[in-house]
Amino acid sequence: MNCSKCIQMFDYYSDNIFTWCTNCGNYGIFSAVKRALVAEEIDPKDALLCFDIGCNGNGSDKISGYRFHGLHGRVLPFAAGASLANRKIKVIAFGGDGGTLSEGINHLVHSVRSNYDFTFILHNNENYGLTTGQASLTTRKGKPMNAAPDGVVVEPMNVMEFILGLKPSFAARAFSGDVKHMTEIIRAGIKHRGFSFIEILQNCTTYNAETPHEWYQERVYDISKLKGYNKADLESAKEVSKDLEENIATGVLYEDEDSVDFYSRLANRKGTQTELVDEVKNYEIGNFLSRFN
Ligand SMILES: Cc1ncc(C[n+]2csc(CCOP(=O)(O)OP(=O)(O)O)c2C)c(N)n1
Repeated sequence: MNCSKCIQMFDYYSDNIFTWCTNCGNYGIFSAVKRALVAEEIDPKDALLCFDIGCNGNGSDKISGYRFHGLHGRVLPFAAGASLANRKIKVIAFGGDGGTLSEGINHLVHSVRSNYDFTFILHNNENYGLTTGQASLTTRKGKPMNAAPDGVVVEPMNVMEFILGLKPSFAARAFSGDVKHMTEIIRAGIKHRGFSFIEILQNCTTYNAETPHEWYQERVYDISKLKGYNKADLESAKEVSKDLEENIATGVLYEDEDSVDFYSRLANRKGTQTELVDEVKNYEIGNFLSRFN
């Protein structure tokens, strides 16, 4: 587009070199995130991208704009706080299945239940990638992993079933090999008012040879093509999300279009025009903070 004021892919460009493995699903996810931000015309100064620790988090310095790279499993409370403090910015958080479903699973539960207004992208590559392939809650049973050489003895978790059980306001699933579809889903998540949960089934070329890109490609389908599917019906979403082996549903599986986010429910913020980040400027907190020096 020839428009000097339009947001373009280059606005999010960083010349840092990617460190992901060749053909890692993270490349597709990253591309879709940038495309979604550009398509929604979000200026980098109006977005905050929050990264957890892991291969997924190593995207944090490969993109321009405001970014935060947090502690393992703890990206959600940070993103929630940021979105409450400044409602004018779009907050997107990223985490892996390891950090999110083990160390930080409490934060995931509360983010869904509280319906904080931001988007969370779960990179589900079925293992702890950066620390070289330990089992996570989504690793398939029987698969030998680092620290579990005789095979994982626990049944894997179906993330979407878990999330839907928490009554989310938005739950979507995507596949890292389909950039166009991921872009659409992320755009829908960004536009949603409340916590938009997006699970991305991500191929991991190094530690997950069992389910490569082609494995997913042959099995995923787009739920919007399923005749009569009603994404406002939570029970239908539960039904279609069960199958993770043969016909894997992707797309926005559930959305409550009347969702009211956490902040909007707070009686003491009703009618307030200012943001908390502005209000805090009226207080001198230097003396208070000096007690911790
Ligand atoms: C509190 C804490 N515990 C453990 C680690 C070590 N650690 C760094 S990356 C990582 C694996 C991350 O796996 P996952 O969250 O699935 O993300 P992926 O690397 O697969 O994208 C671990 C365990 C850490 N940095 N901090």
